[in-house]
Amino acid sequence: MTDDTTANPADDELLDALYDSVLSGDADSAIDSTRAGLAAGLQPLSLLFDAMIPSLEEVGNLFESGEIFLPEMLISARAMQACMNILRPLLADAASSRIGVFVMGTIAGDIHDIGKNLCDVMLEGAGFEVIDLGINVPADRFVEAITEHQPDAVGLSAFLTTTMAELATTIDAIDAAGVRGDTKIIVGGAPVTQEYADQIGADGYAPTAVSAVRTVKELLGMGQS
Ligand code: B12
Repeated sequence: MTDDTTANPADDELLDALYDSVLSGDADSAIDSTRAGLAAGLQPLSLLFDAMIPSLEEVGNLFESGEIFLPEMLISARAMQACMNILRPLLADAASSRIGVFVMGTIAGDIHDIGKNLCDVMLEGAGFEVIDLGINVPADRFVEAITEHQPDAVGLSAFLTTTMAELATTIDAIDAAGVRGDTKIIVGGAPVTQEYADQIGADGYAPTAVSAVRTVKELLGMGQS
């Protein structure tokens, strides 16, 4: 994911240690590896995309195949979130001025928020004011937030195939309430695809937090940076 993955074996060892710590849900050692990685000059995005996210991906695989259960998945998620707390200020630091308002939330029935929170951080880093409605957000709460904040864009996050239809319900509710106007709606989350986004009438889709920033800026005619 990051451009230059490490050429240095010591860096690879740090990334491997971080991967293993998140996998086993050992928050203390994940925090130690994160700090050691930063001290060794590794980029926050490399720690995320070359270690933590692949590790959670593997956690998901092990859960799916019945090798681990919900509590293990939860402690891995907590280990990752502990590391995110260290990285967040480093990632969100870049913006010097506000370029727009973004409303974000995880759709109703879904409590996954790590990917969404990562998008928040990257959008804030790019200069957006992010109003995060949290998890398990019903469609009418999105409608209220659009009415209240008049955002440039709205992000809907979904991680379960069983509740993905709620993306369509939410977009329909926004349209039915007549509040969509020029607000762009962008969808994302592990099971979401461009094809699905097109099918339900979203304005955009992005597979990662990094590409989410790019896509939102494109949709808003802000060009590239
Ligand atoms: C951690 C985790 C949990 C944690 C969540 C903790 C939290 N605070 O988020 C806990 C343990 C609570 C959990 C619970 C459940 N989970 Co869960 N979970 C995961 C896991 C392992 C990782 C998800 C994650 O955070 N990944 C890290 C982030 C960074 O992922 P990412 O996709 O790369 O995120 C990027 C993009 O998606 C994108 N993005 C995200 N949001 C948005 C929004 C917008 C607008 C845009 C543009 C982009 C975007 O940007 C992100 C950053 O680059 C996944 C496995 C997987 N492969 O996804 C299963 C997984 C999602 N869970 C699953 C399941 C089944 C469940 C449960 C139903 C289990 C149960 N029996 O109770 C419950 C559901 C509870 C509920 N109602 O929501 C399944 C879903 C299967 C399916 N097909 O629907 C998965 C795929 C595991 C599996 N392989 O079976 N889970």
